[in-house]
Amino acid sequence: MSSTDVAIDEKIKVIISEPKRWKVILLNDDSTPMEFVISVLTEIFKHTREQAADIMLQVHETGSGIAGVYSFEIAEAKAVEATNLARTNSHPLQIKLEEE
Ligand code: TYC
Repeated sequence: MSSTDVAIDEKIKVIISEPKRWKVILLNDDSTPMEFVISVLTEIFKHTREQAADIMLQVHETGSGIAGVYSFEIAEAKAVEATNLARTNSHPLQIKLEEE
């Protein structure tokens, strides 16, 4: 073996696991306007208007609903963007992240 060869340790096991996925969950409240929630779902979470209206109604009727499922970094960025947009417009919209 020359000094530039790489010795491979056959005992090393490569363990590959799928990256974790995170649900971005919208929570219901009494005062965020339905139309604002629909616009968050279309503009930030890229749903069609029909999908967005369905998700908004699910949140309104059951208390929560999934806006989308992403890697942690993307989920966090979208949750922060949506929360900032809500606060800028003085809405109390609450969003949480949950591991899938
Ligand atoms: N419950 C709100 C209303 O009646 C609508 C709403 C839906 C609020 C979804 C938040 O995540 C939410 N105006």
